[in-house]
Amino acid sequence: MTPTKSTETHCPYCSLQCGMRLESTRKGVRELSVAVWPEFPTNAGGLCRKGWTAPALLRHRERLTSPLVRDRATGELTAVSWDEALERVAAGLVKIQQRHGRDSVGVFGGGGLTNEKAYALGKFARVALRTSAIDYNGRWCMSSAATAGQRAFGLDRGLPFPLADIEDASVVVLVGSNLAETAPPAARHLEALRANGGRLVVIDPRATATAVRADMHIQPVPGTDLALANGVLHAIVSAGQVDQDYVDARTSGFDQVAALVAGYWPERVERITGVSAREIVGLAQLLAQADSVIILTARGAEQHASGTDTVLAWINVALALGQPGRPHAGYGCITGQGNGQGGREHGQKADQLPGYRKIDDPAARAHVAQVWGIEPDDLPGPGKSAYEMLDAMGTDDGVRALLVFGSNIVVSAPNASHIGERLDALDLLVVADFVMSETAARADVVLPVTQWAEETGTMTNLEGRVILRRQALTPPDGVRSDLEVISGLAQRLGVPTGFDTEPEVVFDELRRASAGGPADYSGIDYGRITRELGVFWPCPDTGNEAAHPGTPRLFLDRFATPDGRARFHPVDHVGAAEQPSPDYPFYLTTGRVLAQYQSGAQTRRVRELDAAAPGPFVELHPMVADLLGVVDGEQVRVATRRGQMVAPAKISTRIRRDTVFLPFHWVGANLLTNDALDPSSRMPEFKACAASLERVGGAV
Ligand SMILES: Nc1nc2c(c(=O)[nH]1)N[C@H]1C(S)=C(S)[C@@H](COP(=O)(O)OP(=O)(O)OC[C@H]3O[C@@H](n4cnc5c(=O)[nH]c(N)nc54)[C@H](O)[C@@H]3O)O[C@H]1N2
Ligand SMILES: Nc1nc2c(c(=O)[nH]1)N[C@H]1C(S)=C(S)[C@@H](COP(=O)(O)OP(=O)(O)OC[C@H]3O[C@@H](n4cnc5c(=O)[nH]c(N)nc54)[C@H](O)[C@@H]3O)O[C@H]1N2
Ligand code: SF4
Ligand SMILES: [Mo]
Repeated sequence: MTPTKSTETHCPYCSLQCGMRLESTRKGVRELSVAVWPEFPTNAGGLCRKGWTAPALLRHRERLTSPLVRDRATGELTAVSWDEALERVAAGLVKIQQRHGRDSVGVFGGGGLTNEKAYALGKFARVALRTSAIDYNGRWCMSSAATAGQRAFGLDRGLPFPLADIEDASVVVLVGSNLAETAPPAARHLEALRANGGRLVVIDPRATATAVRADMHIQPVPGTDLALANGVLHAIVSAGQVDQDYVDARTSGFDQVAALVAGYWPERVERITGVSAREIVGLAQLLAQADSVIILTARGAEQHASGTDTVLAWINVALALGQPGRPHAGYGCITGQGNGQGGREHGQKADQLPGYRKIDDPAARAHVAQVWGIEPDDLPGPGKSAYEMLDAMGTDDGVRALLVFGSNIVVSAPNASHIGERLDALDLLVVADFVMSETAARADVVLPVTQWAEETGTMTNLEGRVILRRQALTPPDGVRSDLEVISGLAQRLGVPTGFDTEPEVVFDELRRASAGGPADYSGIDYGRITRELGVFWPCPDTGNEAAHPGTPRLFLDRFATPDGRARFHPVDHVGAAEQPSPDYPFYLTTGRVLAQYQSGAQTRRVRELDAAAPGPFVELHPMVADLLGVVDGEQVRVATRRGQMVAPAKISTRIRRDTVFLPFHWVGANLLTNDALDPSSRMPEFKACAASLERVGGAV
């Protein structure tokens, strides 16, 4: 049948934000199908399985289409009108704030929200609730890389260059990234890199689908990437291979780092990392002899209690080799969530105002207060980070009510049984979602919202490219957009204006609020995004005919620090906060599989994806399996000091003998993980803790 309508839009999931066409036939929604949009540059028509099947959730039988309120008598969630649900929420929030103060109400956002939603949510917290308690799941994602990027370069944009630049580097190093499964269409750049004669290095305790494509796979003990980077830099310095001209011209602080890495001789680093001295020196030589090197980190390196320092250690290597700010070279972080980049710029973070401004900067407060029509003194100060806010729920020092938009914390927060207890201690939990996530199922009020293809809004992809998701179909009866929910609540809290429900109007306000800030969007509009297939920030409004072209590549002339120089940071190895012991002899690490997304709230409900990845597993080495006496598929209990779970063994020579791996897309993995936090980014240590294993037996 001939399509009647084709809409160019973007996938609802990861930070690649693959362009796709949604085509609907005369038969309407049921016929909605995905087609390629080859012109969109980031994915050039490529999509993974999750993208192809994304429409399945739009008219899913488990779709929420009515607000639900927990009946006090029966304890059941019961359908009510929107008015009743919003009244109940607003009345509850007012009562709690009257009794316990403004900061007793918290807001928890997500890196999957559009820029418009993230902006509106931050404004709602500060202007309508006047609470400092707002943070979001990005803390658990790329916050360590963001903190490191700001310290070293004065600015955090995940990739400071378009993704395709990696094709023309001489060597690309992926530190803790399983790109082939977590951004599959991006893997074509790795193929092109190698076809162009470039080399790929993957650093991962597991020989993942990404690592098996590498020219060099380095398999360190979890949580030792910092020591590895220092060891590599030691070898570069010892061999006299530092790019001294670049270091002198464009950086500061090298001498302290050189002094520190003098203590990281290869044999010592071998003992810490489990990587042989020969491989460490080999990697250093490969990097030092290359014309251009790109070092990219992802969650494997970052989700540690020393994640920020680990990223700084790899940035030190890149700087010593003279790479950042040169074409097809430098350091980047591969952001994860759909709007992982934009979601961290527009004010849903505890210490931040729109445009990537700091909430404790008087000039930033004055600018944003003026856009919002309030006094700077009426803006709250910085609040607690995501995990700290959740950890304090229901205590004297914490929030009593929590509004959740775009996160399924029951599954995705570390030390999840503790977080479950804290959720129970709340007086009011409100969740906006389109399915009954594990978190929504515990809420007092559930607000059913529209999905990606039913609304319009901008996202900023992993490259810093601002793109536009366009509405392709009418939402089902009974649902409202997040912007409508926020606006409806603001009105009931006595703030009748300033919360528009039209995405483009909200974007125009965001542009003004971001103007002059580090992430300046003021020169970007929906029309430009459409014509130019995305615009890279910063893109200030020039105020005249000659529009700013946007900034695909950062730092070419200077870094964003006050003196324009990048900073070296001396950082020492500390290792995972919890080390294996006789009772818990293995390292447990966690991560992702291709067919599931995050907490699984969306993808577990898509039949094809559920069939491809139907449940959790424990990946372990055959020698460990022999020790436990388990065969492939047999049930194994994994326990840590915080909890335990049982899952079938997946026996594989691809993992280190001292390490086991669990995917976190189902309830379980996070009952085990450690909530030790990075001191500066407040990132939890999802990627390393101490675990024991035991055979339970029984076939799957
Ligand atoms: N299919 C799929 N794709 C996704 C997502 C998803 O849920 N599913 N989520 C998106 C999001 S939000 C994110 S943040 C990204 C994450 O993307 P990635 O960071 O690529 O994904 P992870 O699987 O969390 O971790 C990557 C690798 O780190 C390794 N690792 C574990 N511990 C260590 C360590 O100590 N050092 C090193 N060097 N490596 C270690 C793991 O073995 C794993 O292979 O993916 C995005 N894309
Ligand atoms: N053990 C372990 N835990 C981890 C990680 C790990 O590697 N290991 N990774 C961490 C990382 S990197 C991340 S990013 C987090 C992610 O974990 P979560 O924060 O739980 O992210 P999602 O599963 O994407 O949850 C999004 C929820 O919001 C809903 N939703 C989606 N879009 C919207 C929207 O526009 N509006 C509203 N109102 N709702 C929406 C979805 O249906 C879903 O229920 O998990 C972290 N947890
Ligand atoms: S790679 Fe990411 S954005 Fe692209 S189709 Fe897959 S999930 Fe969607
Ligand atoms: Mo993430």
